[in-house]
Amino acid sequence: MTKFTAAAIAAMGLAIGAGTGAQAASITNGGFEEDSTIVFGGFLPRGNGDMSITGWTVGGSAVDWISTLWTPAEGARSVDLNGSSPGSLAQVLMSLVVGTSYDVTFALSGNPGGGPTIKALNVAVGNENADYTYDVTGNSFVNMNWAYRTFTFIADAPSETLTFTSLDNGAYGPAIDDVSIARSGPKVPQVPLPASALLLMGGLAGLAGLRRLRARG
Ligand SMILES: [Ca+2]
Repeated sequence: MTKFTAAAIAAMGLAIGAGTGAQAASITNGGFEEDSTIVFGGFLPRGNGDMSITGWTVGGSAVDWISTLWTPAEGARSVDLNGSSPGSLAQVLMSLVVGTSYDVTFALSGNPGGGPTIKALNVAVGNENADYTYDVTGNSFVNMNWAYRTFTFIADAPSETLTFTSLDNGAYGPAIDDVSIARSGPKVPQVPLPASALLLMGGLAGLAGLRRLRARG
């Protein structure tokens, strides 16, 4: 009989709980449509500390909340991560399952109104992050040519902060819209598994997570 450590047993419990109807991780207002009671025209600058874009907190200098200025990827609004200078948007992700891999998918474009031509941003969750670039050559406010990108991370805690940060100077930054989150890889099987199989899967997932944590430490 395999012996599990207390931490492994706890991880098993988390994995099993997540498989039996516990609330899944989600993005609040990933399309930047809310707060819809705030009405504006082309764009609306939002400064450091602002929380009027529901679910998101502005960092850095400022971002521009975009309405009619350009075509969004979805809905009616999106964001330029640069106000008059670089900014960021952050949201605390909840209900993450420790050791589980997640994909954060987002639509990426850039403000075609000015340079740089190659826009750059950083996406981070906890201590994991990656840079992304987007070339606005040939784009216009009408034709934003949104492209979907995916950032994959492994949850280290039930709650971690997702941050999009502009890496560009000036007022014409990377643009984002339609942010979503889902577990990476194969989806949960449609056929119900016997309890013993769920226990085994949970234990393996928990142990894998512990190995990753140890490898990082
Ligand atoms: Ca939108």
